[in-house]
Amino acid sequence: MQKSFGNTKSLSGFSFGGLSSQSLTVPTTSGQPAITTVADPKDAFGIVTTMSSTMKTNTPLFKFPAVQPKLESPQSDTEISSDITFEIPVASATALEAKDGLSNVSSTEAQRDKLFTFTAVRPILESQWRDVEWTEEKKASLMKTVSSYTASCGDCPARILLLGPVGSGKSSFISSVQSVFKGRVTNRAMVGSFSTGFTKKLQSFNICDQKSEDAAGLVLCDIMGLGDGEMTGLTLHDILSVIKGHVPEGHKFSPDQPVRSETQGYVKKPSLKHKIHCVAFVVDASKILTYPKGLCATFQNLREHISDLGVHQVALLTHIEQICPETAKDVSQVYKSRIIKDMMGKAGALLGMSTSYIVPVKNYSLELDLDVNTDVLLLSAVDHILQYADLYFQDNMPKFDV
Ligand SMILES: Nc1nc2c(ncn2[C@@H]2O[C@H](COP(=O)(O)OP(=O)(O)OP(=O)(O)O)[C@@H](O)[C@H]2O)c(=O)[nH]1
Ligand SMILES: [Mg+2]
Repeated sequence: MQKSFGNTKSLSGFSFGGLSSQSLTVPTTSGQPAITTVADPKDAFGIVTTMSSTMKTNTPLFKFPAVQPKLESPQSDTEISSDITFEIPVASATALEAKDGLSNVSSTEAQRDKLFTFTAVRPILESQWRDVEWTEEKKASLMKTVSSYTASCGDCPARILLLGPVGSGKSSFISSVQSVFKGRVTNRAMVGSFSTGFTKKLQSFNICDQKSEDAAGLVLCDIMGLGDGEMTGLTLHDILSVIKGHVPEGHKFSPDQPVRSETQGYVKKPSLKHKIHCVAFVVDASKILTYPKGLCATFQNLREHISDLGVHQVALLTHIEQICPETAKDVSQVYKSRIIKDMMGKAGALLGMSTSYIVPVKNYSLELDLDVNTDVLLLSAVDHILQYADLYFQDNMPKFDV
């Protein structure tokens, strides 16, 4: 949709194709700024697109909010952008900068040197692209589902291995899930700094309801982070040894000392309870675009070998609040976030898996108190993992002759 404002001097409360905006002022040629927002756009929108224009008579700077997080009037999801054309009464105006990854902002220098066109894309969709209820009741029901989980094939707890680059949030995820069940934020699985690999050994954590006497139906296994494309951190050989159940609890990994039958505590004949039943890859949403190129090949290689062992794989996308300001403010916005939806696609491409296997999570890192929406997201991720772990048990059910 296009609107032309001619020589209008002041625009108030106009609409971006359904997105209402703050007041704008368009000056005359001799005026000071070319266009200014009346309200501070940061206050109104959180995300600001800054554009500068050059003029022959003065050097004005103008700012305008490119996007609005929430709509005031109903609008279909498909109607996501709008074009607005300004006629700026100056000799020449050129958009120099558009500093907002969320907005497609473009300028058109018209033949009459007067037209500006820019497009704003809403970062928050009308409806969730995955259906989740953000309530205490949902949290309670997910806690019950997770803590009462029993594998299809008997009393063996589901062992889940978290696998991902250094600092992606593997230990934090375990700590966060434990925190939910403890009722307060704790750091049991040692969380480190993200520049150097922190976790060095294989460590298993039971996930169970603190008040229940029942044995844990779920064990989350923490491990050293993946290195670069050549796998300098954890080797493929050692990862597969863990999945097959040969590696003893507490084993400290060292790339130059591969797990062997001589390794202390080596499990020679692993049973179902020693093996890994599902692998959850963990990747950091804020680093998806900057991970080393070799990581994609590493994941591909890993996934082929893990699939050969009949183990299903899912993925967790962490640090989501660092890429989406709306989700940072309110985790329940996650499934309305266009940025997170897009990043899920990019994570899928990196991991070589469909986005239906990937779930976003926000781990507790700086917080001291639990938040119900964060808990629902964490528990939904655990529930998602358990569904794939159970497929392993179903696939490996003892077969009885009829
Ligand atoms: N903001 C934010 N920070 C996170 C999140 N998950 C983890 N972190 C932080 O990222 C850093 C690394 O987290 P860890 O859990 O130690 O990562 P890891 O994958 O276990 O790392 P290694 O053990 O070194 O392989 C810590 O500072 C965490 O607090 C998240 O979802 N959001
Ligand atoms: Mg760790």
